[in-house]
Amino acid sequence: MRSVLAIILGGGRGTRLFPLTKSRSKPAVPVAGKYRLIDIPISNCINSELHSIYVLTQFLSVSLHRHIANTYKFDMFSKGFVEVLAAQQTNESADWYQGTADAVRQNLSYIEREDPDEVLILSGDQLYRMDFRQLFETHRACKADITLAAIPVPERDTVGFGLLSMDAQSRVTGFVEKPKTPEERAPYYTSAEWIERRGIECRNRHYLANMGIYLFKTPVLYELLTAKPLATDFGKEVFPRNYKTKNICAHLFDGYWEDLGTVRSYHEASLALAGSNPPFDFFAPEGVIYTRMRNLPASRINGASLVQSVVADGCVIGADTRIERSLVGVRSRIGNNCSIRDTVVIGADKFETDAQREENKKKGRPDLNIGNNTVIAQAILDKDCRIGHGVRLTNESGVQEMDGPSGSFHIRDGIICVPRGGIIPDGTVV
Ligand code: ADQ
Ligand code: ADP
Repeated sequence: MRSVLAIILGGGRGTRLFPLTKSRSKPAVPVAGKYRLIDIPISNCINSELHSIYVLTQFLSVSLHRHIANTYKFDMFSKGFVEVLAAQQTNESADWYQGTADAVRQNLSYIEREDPDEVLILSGDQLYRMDFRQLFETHRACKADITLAAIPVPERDTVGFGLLSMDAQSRVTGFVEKPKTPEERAPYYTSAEWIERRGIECRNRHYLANMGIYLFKTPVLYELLTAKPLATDFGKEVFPRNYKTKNICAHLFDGYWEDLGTVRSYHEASLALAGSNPPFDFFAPEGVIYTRMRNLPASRINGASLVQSVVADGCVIGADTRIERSLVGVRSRIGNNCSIRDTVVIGADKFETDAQREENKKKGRPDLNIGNNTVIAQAILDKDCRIGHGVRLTNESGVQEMDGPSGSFHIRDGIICVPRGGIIPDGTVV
């Protein structure tokens, strides 16, 4: 068995996920009611028997460190570690990571210390399940220098992806990062017969997209990251420059895989989890998705109606409230006679005591999280929000982009986002 070190790219500046990344690094963004984004790739690694994991991120985030330290205690049962390497901490440079390749280059000394045979590089903002052992099989069968995971996508989804072409031996024969014109895209059209010969239903998905999952032989990674001119990104430079001279292979994947890098994709993928047949199944027996144990009580529902929704632990939901196609995160407290639709409620860090609620009254601020008689649709409410009574957050006029007064809310892609700790006074209408 060869040794593999996993490196999870925990995010650039996370601007496309603002305001969820306003006060935390991208890997720490909560997802699916009780997890954080970073739990997905780490769980995929653990379920694939990979136990040596670095997470590269831009901020030294206390809550991320705490989450990782409290959740992934490998030494108790096997050799291994999950460690966060923040940009400010590297010896080589005090700068931000300039891109994905730069992030890995700035941490080459940590890779050297582990001395793995192969390095598996993963994105930190994707929702998917993959047994990486199958990727390793392709890599070894092809005697590849690098193996990329690729997924067939329809033409309309090609924007924002690197596209590749490959031959019958799985070798990558062309790579273009985010082609903008039909002319740039055309050479990457793959026929239905070709795709179906590989045992995958084509379903009008004629392009093979780079999934941002890369397995490198360690010496090849060193060579390509130190070659001049220095590459900043894997997709922009490393693959387009080297597919002709290195043996780069592709491993085809055909499961659910979603990028959660933007507010819209985060909102859509979150709501999809609440459907009756979710494309990503947290209940699947083939691998647990791990997260921190919180020892919360079961949720208490006081006569509400819940339709196609997920409610995490420790919530209290009032009487005559209707929650539809929504995700309600840990410790959420929702009042009476509310209507909540197509909304992600991330939850709260703590339960408020009666004394604290009295204090709120004196200060004239709403209690955690959502008051009575409130209507919310198409929104994301970050942790510890205080939404007052009789509030309406429905964006009826369909504004696409807007920043509310003193950052109390933001509209991104038509979705109302209330930032962490945001206060929306009684009777507000957005
Ligand atoms: P993008 O999705 O644009 O394209 P990119 O911005 O390169 O992805 O980020 C990939 C991963 O690295 C993400 O998890 C991101 O958060 C993280 N990341 C980005 N910049 C970083 C930095 N400076 N430091 C640390 N982490 C950073 C890539 C490929 C495409 C491919 C898509 C698939 O370039 O070819 O199709 O991923 O999503
Ligand atoms: P979550 O419960 O959503 O994972 P956090 O990890 O941020 O959120 O923790 C929730 C709350 O509990 C925060 O207020 C945090 O300060 C507190 N907390 C969690 N773990 C610890 C710890 N080990 N020591 C002190 N406080 C903690």
